[in-house]
Amino acid sequence: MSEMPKLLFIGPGMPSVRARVAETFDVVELPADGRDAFLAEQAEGIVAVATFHGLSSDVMAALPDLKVISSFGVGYDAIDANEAARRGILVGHTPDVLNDEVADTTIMLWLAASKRLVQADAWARSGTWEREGNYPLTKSVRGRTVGILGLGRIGQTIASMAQMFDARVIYHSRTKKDVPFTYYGNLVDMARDADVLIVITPGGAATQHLVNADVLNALGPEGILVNIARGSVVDEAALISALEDGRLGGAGLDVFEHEPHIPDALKAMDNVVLAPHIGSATVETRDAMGALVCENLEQWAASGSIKACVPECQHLNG
Ligand code: NAP
Ligand code: 8YV
Repeated sequence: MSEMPKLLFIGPGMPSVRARVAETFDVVELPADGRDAFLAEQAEGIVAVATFHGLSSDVMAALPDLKVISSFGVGYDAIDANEAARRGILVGHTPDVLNDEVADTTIMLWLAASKRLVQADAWARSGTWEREGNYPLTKSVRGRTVGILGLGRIGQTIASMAQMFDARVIYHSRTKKDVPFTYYGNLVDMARDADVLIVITPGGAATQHLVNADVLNALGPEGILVNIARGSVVDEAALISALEDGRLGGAGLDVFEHEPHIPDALKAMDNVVLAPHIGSATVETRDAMGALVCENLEQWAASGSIKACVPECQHLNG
């Protein structure tokens, strides 16, 4: 029998992470089918989980010996961290190593939506340039007021980058931060003053539909929404309706309410840029995130604590 602690791997994930955790743990993989039978047979003795797809409450409940969860990604809205903390389970995630990458993707979406890059590309490829002449002018991204919803690790990185475009940065979050940007306690007021609204809060119940019809109306017919946070933070039906009516100018979207489904209405709009949740999706950044998933587990195996713990469990992280 293996002396290694037993770990449940929830993939499909990165082969390099699967191989590295197997150096420290006795790994079993959650199958796509026959999960209940697998858990009935294997759950006992599983002390660790490495997951690329959250951890459903029923699987967590089926693991009586669980002590640590290491999740790929900084957002952990697909894990009930309060329930984990109640049971004394540590939850690790991958903050900071992706800040620059996600900020780069955010700025790309803002610029692409504002400069109509996708439509300009189609104009160039389709021969419309030769037939009809120059592409219509767009509005400059210089000197705009950029409103950031959620000025955390990634939000602050986006704020620094936005300043390279001479932006005036304003922000809304639950608490005022010690930063040189104007704080708005009210999201609608901030949206009214912003040319671009960048959404970068966590997902989950507390931020569900924070960006609603009132916020979109306040952003207005010239305004651009960039959602790089979670689909759940924006009311997608209200977004579609605002874009269809011309109450909102445009959008750059990396995340959607029912991924990987994207509503046909959004796909049909030429004032929207769509990306399939690629905020952190480069080889280098995904490698760094994968390494942190392993480091959290290796540190736990050696000392009982983890390197990057979510706030809900921090008091357990000795
Ligand atoms: P973070 O450092 O925890 O920052 C989150 C910010 O959101 C904080 O400033 C927080 O400030 C604010 N916030 C939280 N709840 C709020 C609420 N109800 N209303 C208003 N503001 C609220 O997190 P991060 O590392 O920057 O990551 C943020 C999120 O980005 C992740 O959780 C994830 O969902 C998303 N993300 C997406 C991708 C992608 O690929 N698209 C990649 C990475 C991350 P207060 O506590 O003061 O409110
Ligand atoms: C990942 C993310 O794409 O870190 C996050 O919260 O949304 C992204 O970096 C995602 O976690 C992959 O499952």
